[in-house]
Amino acid sequence: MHELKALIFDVDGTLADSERDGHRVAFNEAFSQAGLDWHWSEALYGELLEVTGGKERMRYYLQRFRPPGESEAVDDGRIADLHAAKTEIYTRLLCRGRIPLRPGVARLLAESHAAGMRLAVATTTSLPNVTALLDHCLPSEALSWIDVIAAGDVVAAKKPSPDIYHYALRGLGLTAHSCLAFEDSAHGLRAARGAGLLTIVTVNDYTKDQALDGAALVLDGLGEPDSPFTVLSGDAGRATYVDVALVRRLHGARRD
Ligand code: XBP
Ligand code: MG
Repeated sequence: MHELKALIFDVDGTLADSERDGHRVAFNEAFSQAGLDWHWSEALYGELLEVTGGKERMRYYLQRFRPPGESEAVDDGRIADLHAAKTEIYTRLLCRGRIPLRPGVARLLAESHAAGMRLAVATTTSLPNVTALLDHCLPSEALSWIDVIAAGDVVAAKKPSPDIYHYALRGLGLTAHSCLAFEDSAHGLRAARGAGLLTIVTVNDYTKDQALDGAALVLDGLGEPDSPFTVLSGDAGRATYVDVALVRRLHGARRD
């Protein structure tokens, strides 16, 4: 039977509820600074999240929501420039503390590290966004706890492709059976399961109504000792928040 050796965390929606008030705001500010009349409302952004990757999401927006021919007039270089501007704006939001970690994240990272587990990140977002979030939201020594950060364009195919998780597993030098993943969305769950990972999903407003079959647990969050989670699917036993004991029990009960 495999020992649970590492936890692999998605970023956006999982470590932090970062899409609606973070990425979306940064995209709109970048569009405005570029003199574009593009505006992504909360509702439209929920549709655009169907596509992972900010550059890919802008291209999707042009092709699906803008007048015919406009996408052809915006070349990939322009998309890349807009994305770089957006990333600059987004990292500034993070550095100003505008995007906190979700409840239970800092506690679980610290507990898991103290229990001797390795930690990794597997995300579609760009690397500067990850380092800015971790730098600003975790104690300085915590950054050394993260063995592998697999982010953004290090793989060609983004979630729901499992490639980013394969990349993280290679970096850890571990097989999927020795690890457990945390995700927030159907695309992320498909990516993690596609890499053979047992997966816990903590939903958010954009993902709470998605089909999340295959998750070991679906929760409204990781919970805290004084703030229990709500189990939306799966069996958490008597646990009221995600801790090392719960992830070890779920991993030990794995039968696939
Ligand atoms: C979420 C994504 C990212 C972010 C935007 O990634 O799909 O594209 O929405 O970040 P995950 P970028 O849930 O895997 O963390 O603009 O840097 O892509
Ligand atoms: Mg996510």
